[in-house]
Amino acid sequence: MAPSALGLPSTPGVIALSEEERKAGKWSRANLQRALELFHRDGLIVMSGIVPKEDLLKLRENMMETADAVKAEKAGSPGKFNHGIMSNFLQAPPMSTPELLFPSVYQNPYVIQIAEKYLGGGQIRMPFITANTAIANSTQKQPIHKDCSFNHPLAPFMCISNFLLDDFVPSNGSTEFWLGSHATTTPSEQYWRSPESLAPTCDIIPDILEERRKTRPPSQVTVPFGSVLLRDPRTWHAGMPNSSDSDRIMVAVAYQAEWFTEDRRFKAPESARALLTSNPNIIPLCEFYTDEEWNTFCQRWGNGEPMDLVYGPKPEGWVTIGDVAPEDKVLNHNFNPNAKG
Ligand SMILES: O=C(O)CCC(=O)C(=O)O
Repeated sequence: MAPSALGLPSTPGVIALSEEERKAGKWSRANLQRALELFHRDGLIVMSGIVPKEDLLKLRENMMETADAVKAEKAGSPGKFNHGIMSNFLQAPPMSTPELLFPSVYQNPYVIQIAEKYLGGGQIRMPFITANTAIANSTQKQPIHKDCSFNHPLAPFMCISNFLLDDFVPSNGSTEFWLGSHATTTPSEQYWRSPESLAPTCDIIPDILEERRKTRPPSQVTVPFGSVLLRDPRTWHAGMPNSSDSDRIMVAVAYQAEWFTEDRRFKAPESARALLTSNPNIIPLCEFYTDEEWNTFCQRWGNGEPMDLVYGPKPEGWVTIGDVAPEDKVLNHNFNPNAKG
């Protein structure tokens, strides 16, 4: 793809693990620097070779079967899909199946090494684990958004690792990303429900998208199976239609700066406790449930559902230099009540 008017690419940079790095279990200084430079510049990087493909294949086999059951349960209810768009839903990875609890996914040392540097010092938090499923033969595109339906800080506060369980290409609904948008974006670029709202919706105002398109247009990622994405949730993106005959799944494991809110809580099964608490520098922000109990609600995501991710911080009293005055809030008069965010 041609470079943008800023002379920057519209597709993300790749950092490939070398044999020496694999043996050492960590990135070399040079690759760590490359990863951090690209991540700060683009808000998205691709890492290759950092997770055994056998682990991902086993997850894929299990999660594709679950996706079929979840689809049948959601059929025809827009409110049960992300953003009310019936192309994409959240799915829990099989964390109550001990043989599928892979440290390469839930405690990946190469992801953690970059996350720790990107998010600053101290213990980092793990605010959620989920997966995004782009449904086979779907036709709708999500609104372009950030994963921040709150007054987000204007500094790196979170990053999300996405483990791709298949090739990730436009024909199976690879995500559209607007590289570099994270670096300057503020909550004033998001739609609000009303001047009094304490938290914005996550959707970006269309005029702002069109301005950005002139300098650094978006693109859909094309990377092979086994790649791992690391993205800043402020980076604008959209779930895309999947025109293939196969669901496209990516597992998401998030990391959060120590100084950011503690409010976010996800739910995990007891079977996952040992792995999720195995690194003293990573604090999982979750409550543990017996496997039996967790299994009863783990695929119920969405507004008001047991797995609903409560996106922090609490709006009351949270201040950022990006705060928006009531009169400057751009309102979405066509707000979709089914949309989360
Ligand atoms: O699955 C994807 O490609 C992205 C989905 C997404 O951004 C969302 O559901 O909020």
